[in-house]
Order: sequence, then structure tokens, then C-alpha cells
Amino acid sequence: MTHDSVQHRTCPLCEGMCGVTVTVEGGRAVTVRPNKQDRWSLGHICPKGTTLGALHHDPDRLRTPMIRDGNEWKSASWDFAFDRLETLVEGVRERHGPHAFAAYGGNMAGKDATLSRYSGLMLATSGIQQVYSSGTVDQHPKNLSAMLMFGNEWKIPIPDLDHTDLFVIFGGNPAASKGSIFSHRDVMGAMRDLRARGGRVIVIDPVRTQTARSADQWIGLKPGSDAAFMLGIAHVLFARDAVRLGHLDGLVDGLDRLREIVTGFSPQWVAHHCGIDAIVIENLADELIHTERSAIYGRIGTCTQTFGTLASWMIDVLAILTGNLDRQGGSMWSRPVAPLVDMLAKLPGDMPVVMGKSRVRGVPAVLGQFPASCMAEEIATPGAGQIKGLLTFAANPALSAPDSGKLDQALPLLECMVSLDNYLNETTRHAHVILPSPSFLESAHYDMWSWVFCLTSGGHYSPPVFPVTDRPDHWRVVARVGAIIGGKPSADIDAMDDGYFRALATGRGIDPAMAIAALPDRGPDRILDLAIRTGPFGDRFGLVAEGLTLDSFRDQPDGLIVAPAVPRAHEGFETASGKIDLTPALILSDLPRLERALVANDPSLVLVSRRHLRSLNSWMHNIDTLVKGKDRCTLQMHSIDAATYGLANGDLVALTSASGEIHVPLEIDDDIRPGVVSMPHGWGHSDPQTQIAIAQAHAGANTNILSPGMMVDVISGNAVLNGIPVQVCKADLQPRETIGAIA
Ligand SMILES: Nc1nc2c(c(=O)[nH]1)N[C@H]1C(S)=C(S)[C@@H](COP(=O)(O)OP(=O)(O)OC[C@H]3O[C@@H](n4cnc5c(=O)[nH]c(N)nc54)[C@H](O)[C@@H]3O)O[C@H]1N2
Ligand SMILES: Nc1nc2c(c(=O)[nH]1)N[C@H]1C(S)=C(S)[C@@H](COP(=O)(O)OP(=O)(O)OC[C@H]3O[C@@H](n4cnc5c(=O)[nH]c(N)nc54)[C@H](O)[C@@H]3O)O[C@H]1N2
Ligand code: SF4
Ligand SMILES: [Mo]
Repeated sequence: MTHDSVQHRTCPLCEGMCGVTVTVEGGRAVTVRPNKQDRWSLGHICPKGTTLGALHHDPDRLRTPMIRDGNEWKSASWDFAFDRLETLVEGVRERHGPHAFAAYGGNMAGKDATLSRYSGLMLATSGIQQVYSSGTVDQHPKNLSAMLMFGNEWKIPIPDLDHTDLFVIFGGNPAASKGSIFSHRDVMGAMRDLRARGGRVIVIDPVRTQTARSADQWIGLKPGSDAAFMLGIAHVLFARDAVRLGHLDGLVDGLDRLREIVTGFSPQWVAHHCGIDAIVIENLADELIHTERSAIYGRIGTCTQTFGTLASWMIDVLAILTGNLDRQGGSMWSRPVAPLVDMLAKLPGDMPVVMGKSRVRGVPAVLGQFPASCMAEEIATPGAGQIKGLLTFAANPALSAPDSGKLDQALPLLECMVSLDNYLNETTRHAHVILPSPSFLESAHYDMWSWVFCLTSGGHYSPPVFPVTDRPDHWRVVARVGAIIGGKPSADIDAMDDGYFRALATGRGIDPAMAIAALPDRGPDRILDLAIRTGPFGDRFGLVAEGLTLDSFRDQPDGLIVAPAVPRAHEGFETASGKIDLTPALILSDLPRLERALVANDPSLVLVSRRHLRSLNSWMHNIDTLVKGKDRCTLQMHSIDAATYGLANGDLVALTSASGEIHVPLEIDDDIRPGVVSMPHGWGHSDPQTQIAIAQAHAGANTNILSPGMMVDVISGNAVLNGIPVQVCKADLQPRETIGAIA
């Protein structure tokens, strides 16, 4: 029984990193409120953060391993669950060999304290070579452009909103998302502050979102046209002789080549493809030229679209051409106190950016990953190399991945599926074994991902509110899963952890024996301590006086702010030349495809995605306070289109794409570009085999049945979830039930 207490910690759910105060009475988290003393968030919070107690106490949250026999689920002891997994794995290894396993990691893997630090060890030990993740349904194009331009896939420039004069957002809606690959305590508040000090905000999005409504200007371009739009801006910058590299002069390769390229992309030429007047592009170019400091930012709308890599690349190109990269008020790189991501996830130098070919579709793995949409066909297509065993962790691809209808049909074909997840949901219901993580209130937390995207260097360590004693340490569970899949079920987990830790220490230039002697306690906190000590502000194990260690954070329940961002270009780049590559050959190879699109005919109706403040991808719909009220899973459409298709507000409509059909209620909304319709993702909870009662009662429809798996941003392999051609009609004219994927 936990004593009554009031504890200060960080909400782990998104990049806002809000400090919260959790009040515990009688063993229950009775309230979760904003912590005004939190040094980072200063009392900021959103409705999701207040549900951390509800999440912990959710009766549907799994507390023990679950085993499936046919359609029947049973709670099991940890030993029993591991035995079952061992038997299933052995069977697959015997019948199909060690390479019949694949893995799919999801968004919450970065938030789960243990998975965020141990999935690397788990995957390495498992020997799994086919790795998929929600990364290719999200930011993979940005990883690719950062890798090729700056030599590191996580060296992603972040807008310095607090010091800029002009904030330009392409395809992001922080009013709902709270910011992404951009950690800020309050993006909307900072936008208000910017406008109050005379600056401007421009939002470029096919939908006039709440963010766009809070801006000075909304540019409602056509989905997928950002790259052409930005090439048009670059064309004007060169034509006006206004390119200024500033302090990056001499650190950038490819300027002449870029000048040649953009000659072919005049605003007049690209305007039709963008669906706006050429003057809008020229005006924005002029504004960038005449504004002292501008911060250009692109998010999901620029990544999960047809030209994701070209658009992601051009965002940073424009920052460079206007002298706004790596300077205050422009876009800058962070200096995380604990560079865990770099330490754990950095691509080894000798791994090519593009390698191999997928068995069925023949596409390469980019930055070590095949497109998420390949997984269904790799499971379903017989032949040597077919996936027979699958490990999913903190992922719900049956709702979140493209062509999810096809995936839902493929998952039952697996001979062994193990899921590390806290719910029996649309994905994990196909598993044979589910192994839950502790809840967020049962785990220690340190935001290893969000600080990476934050222009303030700081940290906040939150010890568990409800320490767990009745289950094995989660890091041991994760390591053991890797060992079992790797055919070494009796591996010594302690030795594995020490070996892993030694390798991480060596990679950070630290004598591993000394590091182990200094930090003998195994587990995720030891890895965090290593990251802090070897980070930019660390003590390097006693070498730097006053340097930080994990202990520096332990007695700071309101977190610690360490330093603001500073320019970093002089530190050099990990590219072959040591300079920024403005024109990577792989990225340029996609320009002919864009040139063809400039003259192609448009589909009459395309679908884009949207987010809502009270939702988090697919998995927080089981919290009553977040889902009650008006149905949010609607198709939004402009009244002009509604009139064209003879539809009225509230009609149930059948929405069809090349991959499937769903039925969804219509919501007429004139804050959307005619010809574009929008739906939220992560819904479609009607499957009776799941154990998420509240979500089932607010089921909605799964938009990713409509995302064709073959639609990818060609060079990164990232899913195209925006700009999907669809047809719509009143559902009662076509009385079919929601159907799965049409092959
Ligand atoms: N159409 C469309 N589709 C999209 C998007 C879109 O904009 N439009 N966005 C895409 C993006 S950006 C992303 S990131 C993906 C997200 O896609 P996923 O990562 O596949 O899906 P999530 O809904 O985040 O699912 C998180 C899973 O983690 C589990 N979970 C929650 N907490 C924990 C924990 O502490 N430990 C463990 N082990 N499990 C936990 C949940 O039960 C759930 O199964 O969706 C993508 N899909
Ligand atoms: N409340 C809440 N917060 C979240 C999440 C959530 O599900 N709910 N998910 C988290 C995750 S995993 C992520 S990755 C982030 C995402 O963070 P954001 O990118 O800020 O999220 P979205 O609200 O999806 O905004 C994408 C915008 O792109 C627009 N768009 C669509 N197509 C195009 C296009 O071709 N060009 C342009 N310029 N715009 C386009 C859409 O209309 C939409 O407004 O949010 C995170 N935060
Ligand atoms: S904004 Fe993000 S971090 Fe803050 S309370 Fe909401 S979900 Fe949690
Ligand atoms: Mo995401």
C-alpha cells in the first residue's frame, strides 16, 4: 500500500513534458493537476495529462501476462507466459529457421521508460533483421533528410519560436498535438506572445485548423504540394539575389547545384499544382527576405505525404538560404542533457542509408527499416523468408498503419506473436502472449525523446508513484524476450545487461570497467546516468567538476533547467565532407517524380488526417473523460463539396479508396479546402475480441483501411496518409457494412 502523498512528476504522453502533481490517497491517485512549480512547464497542462491516474486505475489495463488459446484469453504467471513463448518460438525456429521473426515498434516505445532504453538490446539479442516501426508512418522522411544533409538522422533543426519574428508552419497543428519534434511548453501561447511583440505566424495546411485560425495568415494549399511550394520560394530567393548563408558560409556544399535546380520551379509554374496563386508564394518569399529572423517548421503534413522527403528537405534548405539555420530566432539544434537517443539509436557508421530489398515488394530498407505497409504482405505471402513470428512493442499497427485492413487479415497467419503492451486491443488480440509494462505511475520517468527536440536543455527525473514489487523488473522481461526469440532462453540476463552497458560506455569514450564499478545497479536508470554523465553537461565520471549526474535530478522534483540553445554548426557535421549537403543525390533523384506531378490531373477528392487534443493516436480512447461528448470520428467536408455530392450534415457516408471502404458520419465544415476531406486516425474499436470496453462504446471507424499500402514517399518508404484519393456517397445508397482491405 502506497502512503498518502503528493508527488511531482512529468506527464509522459507527449512532447509538452508538463509537470503534474499527483495526489495519492488510500492507494489511489485521486487527482492529477498541473504543477505550477515545474521549472519547465510552469503549470501548463492539457486534458490528457489529468488522466494519468485514470490510466493507471483503468480496469482494462493489463496487469499480468495474458495467454491466448484459440479465442480465449487467460491471465498467466510470468513463468508460465515465458514458457509458452519459449515453446512457440522454438517451433517457429525449428520449422522456419531463425530469420522468420520480425518486429514492429510503436510510438509509445519512446515513452515507456524501459522500452525506450532496452528495445535496442532486445532487438539485437533476438537476431531479428526485419524491423518495422511507426517511424515509417511518421517522421522517416525527416530522419532521411537530416541524415543526408547533416550526417545524423536525429539532427533535426527545431524552430526557435520564442525569439523569432516570423513563424511559418507547414502541416502541423500544435493546437491539437501540442507540438511534435518540437518540444515547447505552450506553442499556442508562444505564438500569441510572438504576435504581441509584432511578429507574424503563417500556417500552411489544406485545413484551416485551430492553429491556422490563431495565425495571421492561412495558406490552404493542396495536399502533397509543399515541396513544389518551397521550391517556388527558393526560386524567388535566387531570382532576387537574396540568398544569405550568414555564418554557414563555407560550411555548405551544393549551393550552385541548388540554384540550377530551382530555376525550373518558378511560382507561376508550381502554383496550379499547389492550388494557390503564384503571388502567395512570391509574397511569402519576400516576407522571408525582409524579416530579420524566421523559423520555418514542418511536421506530419509534410512527412506523411507523397513528397515527404522533398518537403522535409526543403524546410531546412529554406532556413539555410535565408540565414536562419543555427541561429537564435531561426531553427537550431538542441543540446540534450542526456543524449540517450544518439547513444542508443544512432545508425552505426558502416550501415548504408539504403540497403537490401524487401522480399515481396522489392523496396529497400531505408535507415534500417522497411516501410510499415510491407509487413502485411511479408506475413501473408508464402515462400522462403516469410514472416512467421512477430514481436510488437507499444504499437497498434492494426489501427495506425497503412492498409490496416490487410494487416488485420495477415496477423492471424502468424505462428507466434508476442506483444509488449498494456492493453488487449486491435493489434494485441492477435498475439499468443501479451506481456504488459508497468503503468506510467509505476515507472520512473525521464523524457529521453522530448528533450532531444527542445531548445532548452534541462531534465526531470520522476521516481515511481506506485513502486511495483509483485512482478519481475520490466527491463529483465524485455531482455528475456530478446533472448528467447534469439534462441537463448536461458541466457544470463545480468550478464547481458552488463555487456550492453559496457558497449554503451565504450561508445561514449568511457572505460567500461570504470563505468560498471561506478554504477553497479543494473536497469534503465544506470543507462540514463551514463547518458547524463557523458552528455554535454555531464561530470564524465568525476572529470568535470560540478558536472551533472542522475543524482543531480533526483532531489529536484520540479525538474532542472540547465542552459538555452546555442549555435552548433562550428562543431562540424558527420557527413562525408564534414559540411552540410544542400543537394544530396538521393533526394534529388525524386525531383523527376515531382516534375511529373506538376502537370498531372488532380483527383476530385482527397483525404487527409487530423488530430484532437483529447486523443492520442489509437490508444487513449478507453478513458471516459476523454471520449465522452460529441462524436469526434467524423468526416469533415466543405459545404461546396457536400452540395456537389448531395450530402447533409450528420449523414452516414461511405468513403472508399483503392484499399477499402468505411462508413462514417459527415460533418460539414467550411474551414477546409474544397476537394479535401479530413478524418482522425486511431479509431475503429468495434472488434469484439478486444478488451477495451469504453473504447468499444465509442468505436468510430478506422481511416487507415483507406490508406493504400503501396502509397509511399518513394525514397524514404514512409506511408502516405494525407492526399489519398477517395470517393464518397451516402451510405444508405450503398448498404454495405464496413469492409476490410480490397486486395
Ligand atoms: N491515418 C493516419 N494514421 C496515422 C497517423 C496519421 O496522422 N494519420 N499518424 C501516425 C503516427 S505519427 C504515429 S506515431 C503512429 C502511432 O502508431 P502506433 O505506435 O502503432 O500506435 P499508438 O496508437 O501510439 O499505440 C500505442 C500502443 O502502445 C500501447 N501502450 C501504451 N502505453 C504503453 C506502455 O507504457 N508500454 C507499452 N509496452 N505499451 C503501451 C497502447 O496500448 C497501444 O497499443 O500512428 C500513425 N498513423
Ligand atoms: N492530442 C494529440 N497530440 C498528439 C498526437 C495525437 O494523436 N493527439 N500524436 C502525437 C504524434 S505521434 C505526432 S507525430 C504529433 C503530430 O503533430 P502534428 O503534425 O502537429 O499533428 P497533426 O494535428 O496531425 O497536424 C498535421 C496537419 O497537417 C495537415 N496536412 C495534411 N496534409 C498536408 C499537406 O500535404 N501539406 C500540409 N502543409 N499540411 C498537410 C493536416 O491538415 C493537419 O492539420 O502529434 C503528437 N501529439
Ligand atoms: S500537453 Fe502533453 S505532456 Fe502536457 S499534459 Fe498534455 S499530454 Fe501530457
Ligand atoms: Mo507520431
